Amino acid sequence: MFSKSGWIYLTVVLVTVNGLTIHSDLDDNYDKSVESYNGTAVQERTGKILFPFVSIVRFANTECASTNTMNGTCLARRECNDLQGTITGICASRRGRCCVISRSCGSTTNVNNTYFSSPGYPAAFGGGATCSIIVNRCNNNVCQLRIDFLDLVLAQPNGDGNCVTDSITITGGNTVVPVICGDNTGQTIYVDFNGNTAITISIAATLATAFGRRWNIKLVQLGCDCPGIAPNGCLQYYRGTTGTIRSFNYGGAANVALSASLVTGTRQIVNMNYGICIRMEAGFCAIDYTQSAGLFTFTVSGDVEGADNTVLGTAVGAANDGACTTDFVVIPNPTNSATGVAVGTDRFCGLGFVPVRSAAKPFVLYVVTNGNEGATPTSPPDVANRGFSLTYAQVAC
Ligand SMILES: [Ca+2]
Ligand SMILES: [Ca+2]
Repeated sequence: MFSKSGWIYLTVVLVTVNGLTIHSDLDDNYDKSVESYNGTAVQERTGKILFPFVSIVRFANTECASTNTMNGTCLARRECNDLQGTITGICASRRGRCCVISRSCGSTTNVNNTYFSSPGYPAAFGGGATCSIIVNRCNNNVCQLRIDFLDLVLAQPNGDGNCVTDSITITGGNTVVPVICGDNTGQTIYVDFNGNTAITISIAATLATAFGRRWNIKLVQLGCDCPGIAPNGCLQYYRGTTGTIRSFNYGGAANVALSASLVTGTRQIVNMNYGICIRMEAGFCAIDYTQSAGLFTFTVSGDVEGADNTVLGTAVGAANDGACTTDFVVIPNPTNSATGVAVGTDRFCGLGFVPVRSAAKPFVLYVVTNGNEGATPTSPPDVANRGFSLTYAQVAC
């Protein structure tokens, strides 16, 4: 038989089980009962009364909109305080607090929607020791970590596409994640958890002055049955009937570093070998790829500086099939979008991209780069490659 004190003990305990907060109002009621957020007075209300002066509240730890650009997780106030989070609003019919969890170097988290940011963010980070965060699953029903590079500005690779100054390395998951660097704001990657093994994100940032490196990375834990989960192994995953796919560190400006061949270096990053998946939307049966507007939007192999605008971004600059042995994009079984004629190869490289359509399912595009941009016995070095920006549009059945 429970004693009265035993009941109080049980109801005061605050726990999270399977993404639910079970929370007593008792502790909150010792505090002021009226709180103010954004200048708006909020009257605390009591829930289901189980015992005089004590009530139990249960609510899901869902994502909640915050007053700033970062979303939070709906938690009890004490949970948020224990996690050293920042309360930015209310949620769960005013029972919960929208709690933004932000972490930096040397941290560990098992909280959904944790933000991993550079020291002093958004101010520039001068660099130093490797900065890491260890991400544990928040519960056993989580299968995947979605890593949103809300803001990720690191040093450019050297002229041969190696991330020697700065790099971001992601280990521990069941997905092979290439090492990247440079400008990757807006990119999102998906990493499968390998059972209970934590996923570690490490950013090496070599001490350097006058460089505005910074990052703010959102870490979203996706449940195994979450509709937003990417198919296993897809490093990137796009939804929607149209979109733009960019290679890592794609950008309009050339890298100022010289390559080993002493030519203008590349933004393209070496040793890529990954798949980009696009969800086939209902009622759509094929997918068109075109290069985005601009001269440099498909500069994957070859000499950018030696080509003018009669070559760059045109069919003249485009290469495929056997001409693509080092860096290329693979699109399965394509036809020429304009003529409907089979292209006869799935490899594309060069300095331009002729629009193609693929009806092969699932919709996947593969990205391959070799280990350098240097000359081979049969080809001159690549010069000032930017990578690619491809626009896709799904085709109705
Ligand atoms: Ca290249
Ligand atoms: Ca290469």
